Amino acid sequence: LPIGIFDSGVGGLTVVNKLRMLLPHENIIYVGDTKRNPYGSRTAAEILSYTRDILRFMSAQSVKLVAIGCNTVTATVYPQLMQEVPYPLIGMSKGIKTAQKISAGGTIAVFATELTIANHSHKKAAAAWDPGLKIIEQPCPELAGLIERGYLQGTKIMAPLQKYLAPVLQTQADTAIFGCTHFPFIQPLFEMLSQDRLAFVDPAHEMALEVLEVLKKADLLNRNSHSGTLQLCFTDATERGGMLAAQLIPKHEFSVQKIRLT
Ligand code: DGN
Repeated sequence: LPIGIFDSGVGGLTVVNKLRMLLPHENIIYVGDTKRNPYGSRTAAEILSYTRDILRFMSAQSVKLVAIGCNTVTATVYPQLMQEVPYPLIGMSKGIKTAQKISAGGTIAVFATELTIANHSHKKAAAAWDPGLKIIEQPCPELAGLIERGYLQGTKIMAPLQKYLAPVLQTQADTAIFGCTHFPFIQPLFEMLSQDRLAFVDPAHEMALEVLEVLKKADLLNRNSHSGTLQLCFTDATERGGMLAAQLIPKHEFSVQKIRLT
């Protein structure tokens, strides 16, 4: 049985990439709701309804577990959804544990969508893990949309990124978390424009470890020796989805198709 993973668009592909490194034998079905992207500026009620559509599709694929490759969905509607599905539903990890290990000074910046920042989800997770950590929250309203449309370099993306980095570089932060799954697509830009003053954490790694743990405990790991399949499903702009996927994953390792959710 496959693992399901989804996002409002292409962002969750960065999570798929990390999952495949740790769980190469698992079959993965990915859903990117590219037709209704971005979720970052939607209401919680809209996000809940869209996510239910996606989970219904996942159920029809007989998934054994679903990982939410989207911080915005996790921050807004995750607790509610957990009770609605018969399989384990894993929320996007926050990356706090990794960031804490890396940070020398204990000040950690979080770059995320407006909705995720408004929910203070990383701040709450940090306070629960280690109250000594200081979290600097930086909303980045334009970035996910630009990445979604394929702007992975050039001034169109560098200008807003510079604007979001500037206030963070004025602080004591020495470590930064990608609080939006789209952002690892432009990690080289983040690194270049922060002049190596920040170490970046991609929480997808923590997430992959969590998925491994849950599958192991439930004895649901795929014991095949050959590599797992990867099926990418988009609700729109399938060609662009495939192109962005190929930035992370070799083309011959996945198939792409268009689906309807409603
Ligand atoms: N990739 C999503 C996240 O991690 O929050 C955000 C995408 C969006 O819809 N803005």
